[in-house]
Amino acid sequence: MTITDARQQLLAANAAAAEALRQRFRRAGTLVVNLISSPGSGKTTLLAATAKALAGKLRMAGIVGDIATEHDADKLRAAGLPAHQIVTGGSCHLDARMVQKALGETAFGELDLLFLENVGNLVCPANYDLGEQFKIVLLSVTEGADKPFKYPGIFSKADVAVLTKWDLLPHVPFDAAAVRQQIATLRPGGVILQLSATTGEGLQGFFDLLQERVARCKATAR
Ligand SMILES: Nc1nc2c(ncn2[C@@H]2O[C@H](COP(=O)(O)OP(=O)(O)O)[C@@H](O)[C@H]2O)c(=O)[nH]1
Ligand SMILES: [Mg+2]
Repeated sequence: MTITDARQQLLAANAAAAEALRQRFRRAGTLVVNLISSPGSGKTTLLAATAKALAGKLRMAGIVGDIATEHDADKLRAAGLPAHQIVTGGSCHLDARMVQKALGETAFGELDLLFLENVGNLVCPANYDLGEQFKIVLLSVTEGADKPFKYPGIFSKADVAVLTKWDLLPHVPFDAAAVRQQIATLRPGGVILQLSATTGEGLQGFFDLLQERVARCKATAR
């Protein structure tokens, strides 16, 4: 078997596991989102802010992947979000079987919204379906305006792009119009949000999007 054959087999097995997860989530009426970005773009901080803001409104939990440590799950729990850490031990992305296993080890109960915080990088996570309804890609203003065209895979697959750390915009060169144009080229019709988890600017737009999509998910559950 060639390396290409082995990779295709791996991706086919992942796709089957992801589809099983998606059907399970659809039956349960749980919206599942897969958050992907470089390390440090603000995934955990945004989830912590979301958990606090939507507490009591939505039943939420998080599964978070890192190559080492439980730090992110600890931070999410501290923000009131039931969370499970997957330590991949080196793998640069989550896969559907890791999510299946994690769900077997948790007792989240019934959920309206499950966050999957992927391992930090813009490359490998793009290729592994986790059974989510959609992907959210985050790009902080400190990462440079050339990134969407340099990482077209993830920016074309993510239904929602979030430009984070908007509070830092006055301090860094970041051509937001150019970034928006690249993202719109890669994902026509996708949603682009800008926000700061530090000042709170733009957060309501993110919360509204989640609540709207949870409602749509419930309406189409089967
Ligand atoms: N200035 C600023 N810093 C932020 C913001 N969001 C996150 N950070 C900081 O960026 C760093 C990485 O954030 P984290 O949420 O751990 O990123 P992750 O690796 O994508 O989960 C932390 O020091 C956060 O405090 C923001 O909106 N503005
Ligand atoms: Mg994190």
